[in-house]
Amino acid sequence: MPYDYTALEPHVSKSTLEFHHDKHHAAYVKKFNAAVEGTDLDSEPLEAVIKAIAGDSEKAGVFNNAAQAWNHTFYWNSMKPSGGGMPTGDLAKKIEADFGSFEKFAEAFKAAGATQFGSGWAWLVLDNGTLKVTKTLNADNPLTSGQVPLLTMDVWEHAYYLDYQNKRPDYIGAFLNSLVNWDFAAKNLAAA
Ligand code: MN3
Repeated sequence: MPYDYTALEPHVSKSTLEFHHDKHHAAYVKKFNAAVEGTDLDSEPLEAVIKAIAGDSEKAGVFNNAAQAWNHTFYWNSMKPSGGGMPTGDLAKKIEADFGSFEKFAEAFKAAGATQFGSGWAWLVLDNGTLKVTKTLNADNPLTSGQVPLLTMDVWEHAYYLDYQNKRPDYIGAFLNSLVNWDFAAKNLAAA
C-alpha cells in the first residue's frame, strides 16, 4: 500500500486495512505466485497474464487470483489520505463532457457500487475514448474487455464490513467524499 495502515482513518480503519492488505490481498498474491511458478506465465507482466487467460475455464482459479492481486493494488492507489472532493484539470473537463456533470458521475458511481449484487468492484474506465462507470463481479476487471481502468472501489464485504457493517452506501459515500485519489485517475487518463 502507498500509505500507512492508519492513514485512511476514520473512514477506513487500521483493522480493515490490516485484514484487507495482509490477509486478503496477500493470499491472492501468494496463490497466484504458487500457481504460475515454473510456467510460461511466470515471467509475464500481471496485466498480460490477466488478458491472456480471461475466459479460459481451465485457468479460472489462476485468473481469479491474478485479477484480485492486480485489482487490490489498483484499489490502494485509488485512495489517499485526505482524498475525495472534486477532480481538476483535463479529468474534470472530461467527466463533465461525458457524464453531463460531476454530480451525474457521482450518482452513477454510487449506484454501480450499491447495486453490485454480492462481491465485486465499481470502476471509472475509458472505453473507446469515452468515460464510463462500470461494475464487475468477483475478480473480473475492465482490462479483459479492452477498457482502460482509471479508478476502482472494492465493494466486497471485506472492504467495509468491520467499519460499516451492512451499510455499504455509507462506505461508498466516504470513498467519494474523503478517500478517492483523483490524481491517480488523472494520471491514468493522461497515460491512456
Ligand atoms: Mn478486497
